[in-house]
Amino acid sequence: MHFNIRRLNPAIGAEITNCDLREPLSADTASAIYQAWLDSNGLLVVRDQHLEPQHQVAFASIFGELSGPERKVGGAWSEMRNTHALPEFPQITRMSNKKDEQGRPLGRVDAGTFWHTDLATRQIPGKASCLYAIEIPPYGGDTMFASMIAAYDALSPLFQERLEGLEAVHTLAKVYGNQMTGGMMGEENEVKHNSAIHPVIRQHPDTGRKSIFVDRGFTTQIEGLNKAESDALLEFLFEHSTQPQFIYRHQWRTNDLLIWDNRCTIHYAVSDYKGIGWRYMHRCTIRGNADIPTT
Ligand SMILES: O=C(O)CCC(=O)C(=O)O
Repeated sequence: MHFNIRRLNPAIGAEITNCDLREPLSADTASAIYQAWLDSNGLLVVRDQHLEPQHQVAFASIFGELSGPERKVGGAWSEMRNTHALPEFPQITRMSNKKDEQGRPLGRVDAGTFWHTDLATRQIPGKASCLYAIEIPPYGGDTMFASMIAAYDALSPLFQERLEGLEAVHTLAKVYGNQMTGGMMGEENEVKHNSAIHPVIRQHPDTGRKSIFVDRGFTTQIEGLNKAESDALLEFLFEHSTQPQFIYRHQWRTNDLLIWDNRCTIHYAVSDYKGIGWRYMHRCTIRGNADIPTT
């Protein structure tokens, strides 16, 4: 399959047009798409797709094994019922402000309205997320993406060196407190126990590029520093990495399919469309692998 590709922004993002992901993808096309994703610093926008859930699952599977709905029980992750999953496709979660006939939310309202990377509070953070826009408000409801590779590259070599070897704590409770969030987090204590430690600088397993791996949503503490030191360093990194030159802001069109790399990007769903329109999306996530040590 032939497709057109163009960069959207110097820091992050590329757009693919002229392709139909309902068609089976050859190994060559799949590998060209994967390479385009790496070259874009981890964000592809595929326009004008008319996908059924099985097509989205097939496309996302190019990037790795899909996660199911999971929760932590006694230190291990196990499957759980996700009330926002599609009944026939439990790998796909609905993200929406719409309600069903009984008035129950179809999806998580206002999900991700803070800078974060998906599944960072798990022992092995997510690799990628794939979001398909079925209905969007007439305006508003954009999603912002920041390249943590570009943010890392902009640091001085001395500062980059200082960050090497540091680890940080990522905790779901930072944004959600002890509240149940519904759907994926459907059990009490789910949020409280959802926490992990990861390197502050990660090295991309495919490209070798380094990136910053902290975000304002989930990261609470740099290991080994006292609170004042940790807060100051984290505040610097949060502000540094969300400067405009590292950001692409996506204005959704119906039938856009996005796939982003959670290892080297962060994102923020802008919640500014209450009372303006409905937003209905299908999301699936791709499992990560354990990090290799940085070199
Ligand atoms: O709805 C969006 O634009 C993004 C939601 C989000 O943060 C996520 O899928 O992780």
